[in-house]
Amino acid sequence: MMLPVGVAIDPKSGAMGQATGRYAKHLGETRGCYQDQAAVDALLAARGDLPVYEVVEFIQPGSDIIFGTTTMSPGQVGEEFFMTRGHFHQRRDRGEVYYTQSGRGVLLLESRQGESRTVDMVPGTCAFIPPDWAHRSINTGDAPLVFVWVCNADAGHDYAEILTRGMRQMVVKRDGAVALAPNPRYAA
Ligand code: M6P
Ligand code: ZN
Repeated sequence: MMLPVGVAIDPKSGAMGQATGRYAKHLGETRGCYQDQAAVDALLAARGDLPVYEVVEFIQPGSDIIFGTTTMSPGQVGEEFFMTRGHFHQRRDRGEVYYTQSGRGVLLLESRQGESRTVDMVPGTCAFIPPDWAHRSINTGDAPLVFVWVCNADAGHDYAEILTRGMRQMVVKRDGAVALAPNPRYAA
């Protein structure tokens, strides 16, 4: 039988009291996310294979709901920032919720029809990700970006589209400001 439980989450680190799973993604294995491959190489040479984000999960066996935290390191690669791979859900009828706990970032979303939207990730903001919108989070600050996410356990991840064609927009730092710019590598 599933029992109620309260899971403690540290808002500054994303550490969870009772994790049932975790993984980390490093710069080297996410290098394809970035425009400037020379900047990736330079950063790898200077700082090593830095952790870009860590995901910690909680699910009870048999539950239809999974939640967890994602903790993203601050960092820049060329004019871009550390980002997640980005994905659609395998099940096109499944959305997701992101609740930002600390840090600052941008949630970049793209509908299946190619419409782009952003939601600012600031502590206290709960973002609704509608079904069939690709989503990628980007740490635009200089501290860790920590957010809690909740979705259906059967949502699944579909990485293929974003991996091959990228997202239409990218989030960049230009003239000292965070801005959106069209992705020159986007293959419509
Ligand atoms: C959020 C959730 C996870 C996801 C993670 C990293 O925490 O949406 O399901 O795995 O971000 O994003 P990605 O899988 O796109 O690298
Ligand atoms: Zn998702």
